[in-house]
Amino acid sequence: RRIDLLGVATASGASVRGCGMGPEALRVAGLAEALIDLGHEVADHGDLRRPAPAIDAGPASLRLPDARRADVLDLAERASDQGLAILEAGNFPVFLGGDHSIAMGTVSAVARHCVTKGKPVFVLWIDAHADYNTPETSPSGNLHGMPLALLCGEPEFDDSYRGDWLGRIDPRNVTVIGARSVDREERRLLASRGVEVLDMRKIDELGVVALMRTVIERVRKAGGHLHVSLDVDAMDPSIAPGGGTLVPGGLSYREAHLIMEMLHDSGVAGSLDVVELNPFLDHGGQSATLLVDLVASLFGRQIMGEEPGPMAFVTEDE
Ligand code: DIR
Ligand code: MN
Ligand code: MN
Ligand code: MN
Repeated sequence: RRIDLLGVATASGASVRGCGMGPEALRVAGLAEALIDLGHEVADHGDLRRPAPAIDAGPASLRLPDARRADVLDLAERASDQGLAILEAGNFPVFLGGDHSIAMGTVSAVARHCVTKGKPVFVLWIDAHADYNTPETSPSGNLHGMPLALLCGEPEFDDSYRGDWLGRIDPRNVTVIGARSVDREERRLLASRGVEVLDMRKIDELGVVALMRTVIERVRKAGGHLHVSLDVDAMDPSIAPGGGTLVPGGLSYREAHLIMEMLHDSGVAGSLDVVELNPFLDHGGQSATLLVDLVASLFGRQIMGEEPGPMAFVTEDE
């Protein structure tokens, strides 16, 4: 299956700017080359972006909320339509963010595609956060903290958030892994809707292998499509500094790779987001390089494989 890259170059869902540069940083870090080295065919569709950026003035949290929401929803619609076309062509979409609000569109593409095939959609949300706030529960108002709630059909979104582009997923088919920062109201919603939250404590106690085996088995038994949504802040800030909302105590280098390696061996993943990479905050491409290596693991790179291994981290004096 061909791998189709689609960038969504936006930070409109976040309060920290810079992750709109994420898609280009992932390209510079060698994403396509790594996949080609693994023997895959790759196509790059370039980036979706807003045509006329609004000038943002004033404190970040108060910055043009209506304009930012319009940006987020416009890009979500376009990502959904273009993602759907990639899936209908039989290709594997890899969406390059952009902040995590782009998943409103990318997961919608998957849901629209799978509904016509009668295939259940499962989502693995690899993130320090659960991104299950609604406009009512959100302490920040930032839309990158809300995509899962919208996709799961929470009623507190008004009609401006809905359209023929929006897909629907079952919250009981959603697993959040790596979480360590969940807001109070958000926690209540997650529990009442039956979202599985494999937080860092569970990973500490049971380990990635046992947890991932059950996730993969459920998808396999149901004959489902697994969408993987990888937020850079899932990883520990010491190895992935390039994000705007870092939280200590994240996934180690090996834990993150093991998740990807197990997903590869399972063959259940059918689409991927790589989001929240902020090149402005990254240390010379360290986080971008890590993300490229993680994507390579998902697409079959093995320690004892024939392909080149992880790229050596390029430091400034090289
Ligand atoms: C917080 C932070 N839960 C919010 N969310 C982030 O604003 O809703 N998600 N940073 O990636
Ligand atoms: Mn996120
Ligand atoms: Mn996050
Ligand atoms: Mn439309």
